[in-house]
Amino acid sequence: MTYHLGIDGAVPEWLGIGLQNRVHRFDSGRHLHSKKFMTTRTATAYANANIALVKYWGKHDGPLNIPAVSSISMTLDGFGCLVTISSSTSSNHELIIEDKIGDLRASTRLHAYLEQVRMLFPFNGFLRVVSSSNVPYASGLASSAAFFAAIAVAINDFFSLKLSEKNLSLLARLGSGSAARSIFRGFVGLYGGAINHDEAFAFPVESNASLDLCMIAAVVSTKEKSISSRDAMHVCTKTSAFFKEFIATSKKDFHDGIIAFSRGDFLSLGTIMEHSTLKMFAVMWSAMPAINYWQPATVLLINAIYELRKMHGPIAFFTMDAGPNVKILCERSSIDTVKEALLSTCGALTLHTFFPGAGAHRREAKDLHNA
Ligand code: 2P0
Repeated sequence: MTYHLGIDGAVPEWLGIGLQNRVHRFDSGRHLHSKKFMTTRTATAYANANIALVKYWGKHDGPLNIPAVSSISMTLDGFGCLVTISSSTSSNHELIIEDKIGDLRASTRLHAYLEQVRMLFPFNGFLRVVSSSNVPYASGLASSAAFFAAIAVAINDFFSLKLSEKNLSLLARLGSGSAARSIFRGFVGLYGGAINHDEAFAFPVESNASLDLCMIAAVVSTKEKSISSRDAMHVCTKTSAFFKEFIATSKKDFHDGIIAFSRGDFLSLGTIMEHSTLKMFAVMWSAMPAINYWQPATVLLINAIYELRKMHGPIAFFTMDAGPNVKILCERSSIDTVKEALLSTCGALTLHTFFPGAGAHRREAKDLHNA
């Protein structure tokens, strides 16, 4: 059996006018239908997770997965997902996670994504996706960002699409909004609020050389979250009294965050990050029904950061995502002080320290799942 791309190149209406008009930018005018692939071909890629400093929450309706606001993140070194794609001999796409068949929710989501990819870059047959990761699944530690960024890069390689990093970010975003950011190394911006598919891409954020930042993840729990970010965002978009305000004020957070990075202004960056984070949770708590990801330890850790600042000045700032775990942004010189404060507040904690990491990249088959 062989794969070939580009049966007719048609893009369905449900992908939206913007994408229909612009899909050609993805393939740079090349004739994908001329490509053929043997079933023995495999493509392997690795992507790190990322954590948002300026938060995205909410998305436009429809299958394009366009974030409602622009965001800024940090790609985490050595915390990610390795994915291998090959052709499947079965009559459906297959997902193998850590040597086990993926559960229904993950498989359904992957299937929908691969069918979206098929609309953009038509191919015959089905794909087998094998993934392994050191990121706990669905606990607010950005596992889906790493997963879909790695898949986008592996697809690019598998079908020899030769997409630019910008176009890879568009492809990854269709799988998970935050995945677009994991395509790039270090600090990354993602445009949201757009109507068209090709306007919601990620890009590297210029960081002043004086900033030597790291992120400490204080893991309170790796239990699977009670409601997915996607479902939670949907509820918030439809019902939160504060959602409009979040959208309106996020533009300034994004702009000020970019400026803080370029000036090397850690105090402003940390202040914006906490402000953006707490506004996002205000949106969740004001939804109907209210959404809460925090646990008592989350509040203890936030208070520990406030106390730390009282004693040592503005050396650390917190953020959280769709889960109870707290991530602390600090400079390298403050790591020990911050860790000590966290551990003395909450003994039963796992701490991971991350520096800015590499963007998603292909791996040779010999590296296969040994990372
Ligand atoms: C972010 N989060 O900017 C925000 C902050 C979590 C809180 O993007 O439905 O996994 O897969 O597009 O990107 C988490 O949502 O959601 C997220 P989907 P995603 O990182």
